[in-house]
Amino acid sequence: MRITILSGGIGGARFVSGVVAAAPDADVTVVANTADDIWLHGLRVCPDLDSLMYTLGGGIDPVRRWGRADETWSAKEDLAAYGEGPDWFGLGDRDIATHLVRTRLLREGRGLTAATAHLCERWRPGVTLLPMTEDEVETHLDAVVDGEPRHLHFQEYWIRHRAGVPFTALSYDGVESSTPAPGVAEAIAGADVVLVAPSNPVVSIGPIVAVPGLADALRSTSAPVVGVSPIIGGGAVRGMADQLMTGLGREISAAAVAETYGSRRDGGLLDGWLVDVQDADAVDRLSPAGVATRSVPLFMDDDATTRQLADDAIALARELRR
Ligand code: FO1
Repeated sequence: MRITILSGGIGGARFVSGVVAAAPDADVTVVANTADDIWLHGLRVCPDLDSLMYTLGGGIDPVRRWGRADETWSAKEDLAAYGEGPDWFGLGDRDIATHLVRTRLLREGRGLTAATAHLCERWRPGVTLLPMTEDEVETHLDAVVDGEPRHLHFQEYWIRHRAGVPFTALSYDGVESSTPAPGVAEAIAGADVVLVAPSNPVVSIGPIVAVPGLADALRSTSAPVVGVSPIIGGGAVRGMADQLMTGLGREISAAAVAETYGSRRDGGLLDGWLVDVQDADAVDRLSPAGVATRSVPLFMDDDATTRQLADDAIALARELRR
């Protein structure tokens, strides 16, 4: 069975590991968000690709759930000693090796897909890991910081300001002229099942479906498209999605996220949607729109619950495929 998953962020990586555990014989392709990516000290850092690669490859730090286990911060300390900013981004020594290899390959013109495949030769994630695009797309937010209007990179907003500054606009800079990375549209068109991970709808799934051609690929694939809500109750599970959604004036609920994605019957993305048991009201709200909604335990607090959630998503997709 060919499963294609759209994923970003820490929750997405965890969900993908559950799918791999639940469907060990499936051929899994993950389309990763790259709009979090950032140039730092001349290195290209790709947080969502690396969270997936490290989580699936066994190298992730188990507490932070980003960056490498057994990490040290000597380079970061000496960069600070040189007054070489930014000082708010946690650049670990082991993680820097990933960025050095990736940046060399990009400088040689190999492209982000080939660079990612090369890094995965070491990590063996057990999935095909694809960037959504090879073009540079970076999420920015227009905010006023200390009285100054800023066009903040998402990482600065997220890490330095802990998503705590009000913003007036959010943009995926460069997405209009981007094209899907090699293999991405094919992985969606050729899938038996497409899953949308419980990732941040604004900064993780939003950029992926904004890459010209990918929303159409999702609408036209013969595979059922099943998503998992990143919102349980009235709030984000662990990220700070709620601040982002509030900033955009969006209702923070499992049903509202599905309505943002839209039902495939009405030209949107979803055939099915999983919500937590405490959001069962979404089932009646979404059914008229043609989104088959099930309420199941959504909190991934260990490997067993994560695998069960993946099982539930695959089961709903199978039910919708007939
Ligand atoms: N998140 C933080 O909250 N603080 C950090 O210093 C930080 C550093 C970092 C370095 C590499 C990397 O791949 C991810 C890192 N993250 C950090 C997480 C990152 O901001 C988020 O995982 C995504 O961008 C949001 O999905």
